[in-house]
Amino acid sequence: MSTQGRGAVSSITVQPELALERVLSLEIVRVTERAAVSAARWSGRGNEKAADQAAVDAMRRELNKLPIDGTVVIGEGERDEAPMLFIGETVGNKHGPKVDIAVDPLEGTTLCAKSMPGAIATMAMAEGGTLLNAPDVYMEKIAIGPGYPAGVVDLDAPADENIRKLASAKGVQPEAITALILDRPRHAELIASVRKARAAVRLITDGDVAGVIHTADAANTGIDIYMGVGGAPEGVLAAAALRCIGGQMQCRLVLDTQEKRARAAKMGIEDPRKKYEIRDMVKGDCLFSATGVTDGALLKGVRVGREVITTETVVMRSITGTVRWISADHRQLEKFYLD
Ligand code: VTB
Repeated sequence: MSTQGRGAVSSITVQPELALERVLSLEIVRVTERAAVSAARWSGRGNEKAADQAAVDAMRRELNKLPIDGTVVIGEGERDEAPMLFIGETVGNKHGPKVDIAVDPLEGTTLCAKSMPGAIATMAMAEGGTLLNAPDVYMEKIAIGPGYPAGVVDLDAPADENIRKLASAKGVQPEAITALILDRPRHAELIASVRKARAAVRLITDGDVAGVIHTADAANTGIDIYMGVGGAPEGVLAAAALRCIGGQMQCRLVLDTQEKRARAAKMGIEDPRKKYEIRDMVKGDCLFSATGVTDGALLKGVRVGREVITTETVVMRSITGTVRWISADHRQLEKFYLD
């Protein structure tokens, strides 16, 4: 901000290299809003594929309007298996900066198909070459919110030790700690050892991008730590969010077959056992946006009225750490390409 003397109208001075990035921080809201509305039309209809496709189509259409030279690095799948928003697909109108794009047009397809809480449309954008190019495999993850000393929890430490150390760093007993874990048979042992350490376990059926984000606002969400194995694409998206709002996260790709290691190697992953910190997954500044599809603890879902469609979005910017909650009433409904 610069002010030219008393009483003068103050003006905003934006460094030229940041001008576009500021604009894009609103433009990406439009991208996830459109994807969410398109997916929401399929909410509760038992058709995961159609819901996902609708979100993908809308997201791609909006991404291609942006003044960026974008490459999808986290997408719907690898080139031969996904017709749209595949890894390596270029998006944007090419008149703009080179950026990496991570998308999950419908995170929680099952949640949407069953009209259950927590489905979101989400994406992240970062300077070209700075997002981890991860194959669509599983990923071990551990995440906590901001305000703790570095290394208080560790992906390779036993779960009970992590709970004890986190509780002591928070200044509470382990009973006061809640861990969020995906409800999967593969987590039976993890869940048992967290409970044995006397912490509570909150189980979710899907949606670990929002799950990780919840750790950043423990006072309101009641979630202190996210633990377990989820999708790698979701891990990179969650890391982008935490890069904006703070917190710690460590991850490792689950490359348990020769075929997966070869796929990862093709994407430039040399060490298949590498433990990634947030800054290894998101090496530069980034933007992150998520719009609710169905109602959830993070975001309200899409409301479709006769004349107004309402959406709720959270958009984050790592350069400033600003988090905006954008509730939008859309009146020009044609923009959603509804038929
Ligand atoms: C998680 C969850 C996603 O995939 O990443 C999960 O956050 C991992 O895969 O919403 P499995 O379902 O095979 O355990 C999702 O459920 C969506 O694909």
